[in-house]
Amino acid sequence: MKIGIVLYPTFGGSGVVATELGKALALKGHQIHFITYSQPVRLGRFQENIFYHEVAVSDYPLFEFQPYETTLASKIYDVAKHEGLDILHVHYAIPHASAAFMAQKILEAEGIYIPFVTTLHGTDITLIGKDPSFVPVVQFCINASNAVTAVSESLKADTLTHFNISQEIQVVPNFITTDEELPRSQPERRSAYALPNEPILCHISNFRKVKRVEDVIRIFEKVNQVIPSKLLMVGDGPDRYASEQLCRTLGLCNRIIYLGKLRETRQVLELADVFILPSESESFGLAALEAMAVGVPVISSDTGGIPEVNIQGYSGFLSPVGDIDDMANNTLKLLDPEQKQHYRNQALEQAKAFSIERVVPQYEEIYLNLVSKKQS
Ligand code: GMT
Repeated sequence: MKIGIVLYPTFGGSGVVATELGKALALKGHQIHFITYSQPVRLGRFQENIFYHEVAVSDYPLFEFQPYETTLASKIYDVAKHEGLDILHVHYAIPHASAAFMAQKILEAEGIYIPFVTTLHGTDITLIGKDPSFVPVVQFCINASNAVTAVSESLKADTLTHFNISQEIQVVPNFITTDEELPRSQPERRSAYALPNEPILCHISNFRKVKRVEDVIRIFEKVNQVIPSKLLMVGDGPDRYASEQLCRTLGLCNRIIYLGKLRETRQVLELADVFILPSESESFGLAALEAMAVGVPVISSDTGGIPEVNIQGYSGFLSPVGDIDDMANNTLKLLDPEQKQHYRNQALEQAKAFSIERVVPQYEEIYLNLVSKKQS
């Protein structure tokens, strides 16, 4: 199939899922056309069957706000028509679903039919999407999509709660490439950050309010009082400054290392003993799954779709949002030398439930269904 994928190219989870999906589909022989405003961070090197179409927003002086959605709809129209796309898959409803709808209507007027799939990722529903100023458009476009998927049962339930939905929502979870075995330990690379007996804790996010980055620091402070440890902070965003200020106030600067944004996080995760995700809301928690896939157990809040990914007492532990004491105590359980290896093995086993081989065919089936309806 010739598949158009519309995505955010940045470090957010929806862009990572969309890019990895496109790469996996290209390896299976599908022709993939990524449509977005800059090169997706996970796209990287040249790969057969992959094409990238940049949406270039003009800088016309009349516009205080550049009309990205209009430019995107025009680009979708252009790529769909001239590349002969069979199907379009948009990731993150705002404004991708409405741009897809607009392009679909323009093509329809020219006698070309292209179905589109909308994947809901999280904040497009749970935060920004349910803002009353967005509801009419988001709701309309979900219902107008030819198929809709959500990344967890929790996100599906949230969508049905906040919007009046007539369209069926299928749950297709985030996915990951998993190895059979745990990665080998790497004492040399590890020694750049910690002494051999110091555990390494890790957090990866876009440092937005919803991630509760200060909780990560406070959990670390408590763990570090019992077992001297190190904390690797990966990513960047609005709350980084406040979290760095907190490290300084707590006198922990020599123990907490900010690595900034990284295109690939696997190598850092391989050094970690525990991953911390204390989010206020999280539709799935791809970062936690990426940690589990290299055998790093997870300390998380028990919110949104996280309990569908992180299993209590197996791949890690879950606590109520903001319960720093419980999260710190649970971290110490994961670091117990007698138990550590069990949790590592179990984290990897749990990640395998979300392997790329299991999940990507679910999207292919959705596409095939729509494409075969189109032909009949
Ligand atoms: O985490 C973010 O804020 C980024 C956001 C996105 O859409 O780019 O991530 C959401 O989508 C991911 C991929 O489906 C999910 O794994 C994340 O849980 C979800 N984030 C939230 O719900 C906060």
